[in-house]
Amino acid sequence: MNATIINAFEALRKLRVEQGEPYRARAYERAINALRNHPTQIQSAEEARMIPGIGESLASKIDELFRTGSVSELQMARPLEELEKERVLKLFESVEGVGPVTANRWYAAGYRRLEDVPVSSLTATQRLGIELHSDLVQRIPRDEFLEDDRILHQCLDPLGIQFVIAGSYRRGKETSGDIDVLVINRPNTDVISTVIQCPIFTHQLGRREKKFLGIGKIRNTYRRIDIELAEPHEYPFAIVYFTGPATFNEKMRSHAKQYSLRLNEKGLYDAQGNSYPAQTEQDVFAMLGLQYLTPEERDKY
Ligand code: DCT
Ligand code: MG
Repeated sequence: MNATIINAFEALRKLRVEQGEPYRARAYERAINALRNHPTQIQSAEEARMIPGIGESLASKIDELFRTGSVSELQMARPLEELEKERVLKLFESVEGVGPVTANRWYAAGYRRLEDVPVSSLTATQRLGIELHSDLVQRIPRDEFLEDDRILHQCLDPLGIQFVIAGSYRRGKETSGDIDVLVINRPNTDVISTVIQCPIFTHQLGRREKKFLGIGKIRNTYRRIDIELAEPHEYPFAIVYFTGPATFNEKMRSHAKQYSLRLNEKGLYDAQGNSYPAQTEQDVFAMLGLQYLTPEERDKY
């Protein structure tokens, strides 16, 4: 009964609290209680005005609600509040190691700035993410990649370790969010450990057998760097995967599924698990019956 009015009054009550008007907030609280105990559906603002606890000002809100279907003050306040929440969640999610769940938890705890989050509650990655936040949120300009590429070649060519910088850089983007390096494995070598000896690497965030997540410093700015390690025979599939974009990879995979094939960053397999070898990126497209697309063309799909 009277849920529409009660909901609007609850929103107005919250708004008054936010506006630093506790007495007006109390007036809404009293009115909400009165409405909850009211035995019949209220049909008009005049009728509401008769209820003890609903004065002239509150009755006029009911009047507006009945006439227009909403309270304009709420219409204006609500989007602002939502925009603010969106902004704060976006800020939190821009921290390395923070996803939507953590961001919402921090928001619910009342944190609105990165400084509000207690350091003791942060993971090592999040702590570093906040410490280097102003650098890590910057896009990486394309010309800086030329320097990364040069430094890595200087470091890895003499060791015979082959790599390609993939991701959005390989797709020709003018700026990128991070540096994605695909490295080809070599027998009897701890390739990832060797690569991260190169002078740009500064921090490790996570590491698995064939993956490294870390941070590097180039031209005095900290950048996120991801390394993927591929076996030589996996390379054509790995470079397609790591070049992306993610949406393109999803489409390639669902396309393969139509032929009862499974595509991933390691290979192409039939239902029995037999793999279809490839020598080149072009082979991967051809085996799926697709016309080859250059990396630059893959964002359209
Ligand atoms: N990838 C994917 N699925 C995901 C995430 C990534 O297939 N959910 C693949 C495709 C791109 C590659 O990994 C690198 O990922 P990102 O660095 O996240 O993307 P990007 O295209 O390089 O864009 P950005 O400029 O933001 O780094
Ligand atoms: Mg990237």
